[in-house]
Amino acid sequence: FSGRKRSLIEDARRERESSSSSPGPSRCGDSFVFEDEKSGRVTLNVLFALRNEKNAGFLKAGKVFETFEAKLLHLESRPGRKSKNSGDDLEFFMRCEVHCSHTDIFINSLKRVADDVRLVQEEKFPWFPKKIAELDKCNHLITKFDPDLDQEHPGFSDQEYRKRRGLITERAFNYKHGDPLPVVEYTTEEVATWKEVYRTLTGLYPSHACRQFLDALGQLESECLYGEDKIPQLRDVSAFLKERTGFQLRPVAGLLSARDFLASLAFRVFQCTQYIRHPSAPMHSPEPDCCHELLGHIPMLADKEFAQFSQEIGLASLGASDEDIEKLSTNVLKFCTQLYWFTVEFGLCKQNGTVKAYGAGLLSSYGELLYSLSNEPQYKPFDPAETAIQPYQDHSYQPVYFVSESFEDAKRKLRQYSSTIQKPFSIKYDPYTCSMELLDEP
Ligand code: HBI
Ligand code: NLE
Ligand code: FE
Repeated sequence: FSGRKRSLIEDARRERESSSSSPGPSRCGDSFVFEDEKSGRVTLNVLFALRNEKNAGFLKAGKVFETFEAKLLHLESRPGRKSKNSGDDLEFFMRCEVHCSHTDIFINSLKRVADDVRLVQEEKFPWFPKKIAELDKCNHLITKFDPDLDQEHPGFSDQEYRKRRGLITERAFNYKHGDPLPVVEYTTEEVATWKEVYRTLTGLYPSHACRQFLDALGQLESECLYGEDKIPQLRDVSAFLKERTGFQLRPVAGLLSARDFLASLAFRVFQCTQYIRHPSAPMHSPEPDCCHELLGHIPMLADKEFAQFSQEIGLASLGASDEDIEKLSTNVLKFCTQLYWFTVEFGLCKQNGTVKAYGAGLLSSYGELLYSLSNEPQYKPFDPAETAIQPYQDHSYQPVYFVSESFEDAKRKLRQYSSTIQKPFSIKYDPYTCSMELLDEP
């Protein structure tokens, strides 16, 4: 990573960790241990740090484990607090199993050889934003397809391009909920790329895009928000969407983690990149850019039914744990990600007896839009259980596309499916306060 980017990503991680999973009080109470009645053994979640003489401390901690016949189930370490004389602390998190009668003496023995020893409560589900302003913490980037790091990126050896992207993404990095959306003054070369993409795609849309898409694009053009001569600004487009479906936009610096990206959909917030693809590859880009967001996503998000469908995928993803759901043989987050992928990004639907595109990844790529409606790829009827087990392709075109009967039908199937997903709480979005209402919270 470049130093700046790395520190931004790290800062975000730390900030989120400190505010979300703040470990419980350091006490040795019954509520923090999980006992198995039959074996008399308990599972403990222990945090400790090593400050001075880390090697010796680590060996001594191991000795304590051995003495009490503790069974190590999980161990993680990370750099901890800075200390003056002995370099950084090393922090450890571990899960282990000991006999319940040994708990206190085990912890006290650890306290003799390590620093800041404490028991922590098991997180029942991962942190997720409860109010819209907390989307500021949903900023974890995936570095895949980054032109600074990925040698395959068409802009990798184009220093000018990388510098320009750095300028645009810097503002997205610093964006906080409630700030006005950044306005980017696009260069002549960038507008030329937009023009080429816009012209070729608008030539295909009448025959290839679904009705809802064509309607919204027509409105965007007649309100002079869209046209081939200028790249639309997120600020104007966000206001347009807000009036139609309540969706609003946020700038983002690149590809976000699936968890963060989907969480924002639950609040009817769509995270948009503002940089444009490299001029050498206008017809397909494996990563999102402003052509993808503006031409692929925005018109669809102006449709009420589709907006609802998108938000529901987001809601289903909130607080998803990493545990597999037996029935799906996958976990909730992965289920939502693949569902999103094969619908919102690459979905096809039937209209008046013919198949049309509604997925944003198709509507923003001339190459794949043609391909997806040719007779080459395989089609399957849309079924959430099927999309959950279908691997996807993020470098090139999809080998399989799912065809929905209608958005109504897709939404019904999705609801039916998500109602079978067990979560430790149930959730509802309150549009008046832009926050999540949790029910059945333990
Ligand atoms: N991040 N910025 C951005 N844009 C996307 O379209 C996007 C993302 N992260 C993940 C993602 N899409 C999806 O492919 C799923 O992983 C949710
Ligand atoms: N392949 C799409 C395009 O070229 O616009 C972008 C897909 C982003 C997931
Ligand atoms: Fe997308």
